[in-house]
Parts: sequence; structure tokens; C-alpha cells
Amino acid sequence: MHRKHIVPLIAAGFAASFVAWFVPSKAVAAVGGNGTPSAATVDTDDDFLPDAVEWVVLTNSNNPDTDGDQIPDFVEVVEAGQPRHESWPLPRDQQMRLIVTGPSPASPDPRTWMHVFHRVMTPGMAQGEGASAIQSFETWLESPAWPGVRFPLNAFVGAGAVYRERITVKEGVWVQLSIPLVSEAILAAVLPCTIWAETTVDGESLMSGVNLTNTPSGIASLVPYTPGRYVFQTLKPIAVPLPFAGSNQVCVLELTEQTSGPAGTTYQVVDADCEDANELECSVSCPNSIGWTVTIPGGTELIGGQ
Ligand SMILES: [Ca+2]
Ligand SMILES: [Ca+2]
Repeated sequence: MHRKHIVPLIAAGFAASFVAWFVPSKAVAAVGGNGTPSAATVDTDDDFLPDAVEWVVLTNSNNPDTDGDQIPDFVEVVEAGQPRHESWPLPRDQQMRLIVTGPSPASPDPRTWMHVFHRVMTPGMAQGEGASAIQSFETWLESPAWPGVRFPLNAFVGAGAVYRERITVKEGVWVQLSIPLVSEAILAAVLPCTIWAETTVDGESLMSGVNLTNTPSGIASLVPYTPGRYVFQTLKPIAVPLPFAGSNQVCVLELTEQTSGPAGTTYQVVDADCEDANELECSVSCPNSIGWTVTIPGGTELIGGQ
């Protein structure tokens, strides 16, 4: 019996807060709660990363290996590697990555989504092994304005969560848990903030965060690009004039740590360069970012950067 029934499996293995979100709605499915494709499910190149996620992490939603280095996009994204730059494989271990996305043009779903991806490495893997290896699950929100306070995310969560698993030959069991949040407008009221997820997989604690901030183009998350360098990428594709329709402004920022305190670690932008990323168009104002500061509760290490 390889195809285990998902809901009892989750009820047995996950923390109470997780169960509270999922069991009553029985919304764990490969489509959104209303049966239509959602920002969590449209996956054009079938690489286990929804299109909306590929926008945010700057991978190509039409190519399962964006940089052609034989390491799948999913693996490079879940381990916060360099999916846009050829790199050597990292050790195959348990990994978890949190990603927040905005509404997708391909979907009528207007909500913001929180996606938690796992690569679970367990011996003798079978369908259902991914979920059963995940022993606890917790998410919260932190703001530099309220140092040290963890706000539970339950108040921001909507119905219609999505759960998927995929068994791979060499890269373990891939797990996608996508949870719809409130509208972008409501989320904007609590910015800047960092959303966190912490899970325990086979006894190992994994933590991942997403720093969210307001930009002139909308809510953006700080995405690791190359070691020490980051991009503020909007949660959703933005409308820009032709010939850059469907494009975005990508400006790669080099951050150096300045201070660390109760509100988090503060970084200064010491360099800012335009780089090609998909067909994205960099803003001419990119160099103006030099001198900006950003404060991240927990620091960049936990949002996937070095
Ligand atoms: Ca994809
Ligand atoms: Ca690759």
C-alpha cells in the first residue's frame, strides 16, 4: 500500500497547529480548495515548483534546470543554492525552504501564499514517507518593530491548502505544502516583517525565513542570488510597459552586516548591479539602492543566504 491516506497521516505526524489548519477543511489536495488551479498548483515545466514560486526565486518556469548544471531547480531552490548559476552538488540531506508568493496572472486566486518545500531523505522511501518524516511544523511572523515577539500566523491563514509529494531516484522525497494567506493588502499593513517556518524532519530541526518589505513595485521578498548577494523580487509579476510586459526590475544587491540587536541584524547595501534574470528588466534606479539598510530578524543565514 504505497498510496497512504494523507489526512490521518498528517494528523498523526504533525504538530497541533498544523492539524488545526488542515483536518477540519479536508482541503489537502492537488488543486486549490475550490477545485481550480491556484497559485500553488500551476507548474508549467512540472519540476515541482509552481510558476508563482519560480517567479519569486528567479528560476525559469519553462525549464526544470534553469542553469543547465544537471541539478534540478527544485533541489537548488530547496537548499537555497544558486539555481541561476552552475554549481557543484551539495550534500544530499534534509532540507526545507519557505517561499511567499503573490497572485499569479495565470490564476484568478487573489491571495498571497506561503509555500513550505522539503527534501526528505529517508531510507527505503515510499509514497507517504515525506509526510511521516516531518514530525513538527510551526510558522510565525516577526517584525523589527516588535523585537523578539513571535506572532502566530493562524490569523493570516485561509482555507484551501495544497499538499503534494514526489519520490525521486536520487534526491529523496519532495514535499510541497502551500497555505493560502490573506490578501496582499492586509499583509502590507504589517510590513516590513519576516515570516518563519520551523520543522523537525527525522529528529533534525530545520528553519527558513522570508523577509518581506514594501517596494515601489509592490511587496517584495529578499531572495538569495549568489553568496552575499540578494535580489528584492516582487511577490507577483508586475505590469510594466512593452517591450518588457510580464517582466520585472531586478537589481542584485551586495549586503554587509552592520549591527546586530534585539530587532535583528541590520545590513547595508554596499553594491548594486543590474543582472540578467529571465527576461527581467533592471531599473535604472538600481545604483540608488547603495546605502540602503535592511533589518532582518534572525539575519540572512536563515533566509537562505550565507
Ligand atoms: Ca515549475
Ligand atoms: Ca540547475
